[in-house]
Amino acid sequence: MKVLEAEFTKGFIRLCTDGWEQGWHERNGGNASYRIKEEEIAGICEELEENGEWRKIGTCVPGLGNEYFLVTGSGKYFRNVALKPEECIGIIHLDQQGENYKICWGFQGGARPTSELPSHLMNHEVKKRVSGGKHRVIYHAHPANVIALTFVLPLEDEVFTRELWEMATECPVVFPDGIGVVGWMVPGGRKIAVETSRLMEKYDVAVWAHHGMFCSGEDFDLTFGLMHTVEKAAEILTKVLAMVPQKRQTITVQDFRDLAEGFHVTLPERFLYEK
Ligand code: 2HA
Ligand code: ZN
Repeated sequence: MKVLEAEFTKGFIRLCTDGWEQGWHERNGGNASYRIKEEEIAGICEELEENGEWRKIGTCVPGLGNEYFLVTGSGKYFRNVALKPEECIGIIHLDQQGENYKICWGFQGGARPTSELPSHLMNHEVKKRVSGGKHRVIYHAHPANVIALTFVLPLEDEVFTRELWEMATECPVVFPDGIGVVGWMVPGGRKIAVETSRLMEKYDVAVWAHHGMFCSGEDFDLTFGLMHTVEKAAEILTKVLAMVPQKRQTITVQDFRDLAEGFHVTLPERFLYEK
């Protein structure tokens, strides 16, 4: 089968187009990666080139040794992914040690994987371990409302989680583990990757102050849906904050407890503080 005919490639391209249509990917903003299943690789192996040269990842991810990833390209625009997938996205294969990658498909015209490859792979390594192999998608976007909140709310996991939970009843059900926040850092390297992957031990969402958001999930629907839900809650919060100095009423701590019981989710106590 051709790479472009594979269901996972179609799902990946659709995520990119959906993110562009949401307004989360100005210029070359944002990036995405998918940890490809063994059977999916078997289905497209005729098209994979295994003689490429090894390049440094920029970090070490031994937990991902020998795995294949579909990733967006550095400097590529999400709005172009569906039009020119062979140029904008590519498949990479990691070595046994998880220190180097080679390009096996795509990235035509000399493109390279996303500048955030260290963050993507370190997040994948953590998520593969803590989810027992279920999580396969890491998605980074620049949604305006979440970014706006990083200028206004304290950069604390407890505050971001609680404030966003209060904005829509479905939020604690969609992200019951909460949200982590990374203070401003230089993007694109190992340091921010280490900070983000530490948060991914506990959360499926990490906010980068004054920059954007990372989400992790089992498939494209869940991961895109998570980004969408958090950003929608952030949009409601920015409206509320713009309208009044203080909320007149909200979802209470007792409401959250009732919701947790009704929907069979566990909400960590540290987010259920009295204000
Ligand atoms: O431009 O989003 O974080 C790509 C990015 C870097
Ligand atoms: Zn970014």
